[in-house]
Amino acid sequence: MNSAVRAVLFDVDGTLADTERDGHRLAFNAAFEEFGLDWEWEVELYGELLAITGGKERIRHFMENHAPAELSRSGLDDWIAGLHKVKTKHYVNLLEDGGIPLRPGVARLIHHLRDTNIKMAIATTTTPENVTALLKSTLGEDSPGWFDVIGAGDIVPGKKPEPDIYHWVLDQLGLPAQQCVAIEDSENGLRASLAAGLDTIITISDYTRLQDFSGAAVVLSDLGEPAQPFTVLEGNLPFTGWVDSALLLSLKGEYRERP
Ligand code: XBP
Ligand code: MG
Repeated sequence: MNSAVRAVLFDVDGTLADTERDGHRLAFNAAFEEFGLDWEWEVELYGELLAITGGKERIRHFMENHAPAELSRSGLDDWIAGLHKVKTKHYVNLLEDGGIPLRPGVARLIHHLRDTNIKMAIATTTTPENVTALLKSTLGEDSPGWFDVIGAGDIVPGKKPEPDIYHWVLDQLGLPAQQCVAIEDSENGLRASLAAGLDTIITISDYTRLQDFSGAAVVLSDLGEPAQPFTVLEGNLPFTGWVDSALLLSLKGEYRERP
């Protein structure tokens, strides 16, 4: 019985898979084209825009800074929502075509947690359809049901770095933050999880590697596999190589042999 860790809360974009540069970014650009807009989010610009979490919020922020004339459209909120809906359609299509694999160690850890007493949840700012599509395309049709709670998108008023989504997921799980661990890839995500009181593992991603991860329990290259171990970038661990239940328990000061 793993008493000290009852659930792992996974972020999605950048954590489960590298979805941003070759997924969301391309879907935004395809939606802009479909709407007859001459906007194109290049790789570097998109990295800057990621400071704003949430696709609709990101589009509005871009308009404020790069296309202010468009802000005077009547029904602006609905127009942005419509554009974002088309973006979601393109993104889901891309995933359904098998466009984006899971990051190293993710599938292994998910299967491992299913074999233990540790629950799994999702806490993300992305749209719910995107989460389901990513899980199904990488882990199979049934996989969304493996998660006790999926918290996504506009279900809470404040997106990361606000802690709302983590509070909501913890509430749905009925567990205190002290008995859970979050896995994130970004500073915005870390601010959210820490503000909700969660010990947090960071697995850096391309867009986030230079961000400030102070407060994280540990910063890793990825979740690791026995045959492809992670690199520890910040922090100390009594285990090398891969994240598993023994490593999670060690974050709570409990030491067990590796299963
Ligand atoms: C990811 C986000 C999302 C995605 C785009 O945050 O900020 O906005 O970039 O998805 P997290 P939507 O890593 O916390 O999941 O367009 O559906 O918002
Ligand atoms: Mg993320």
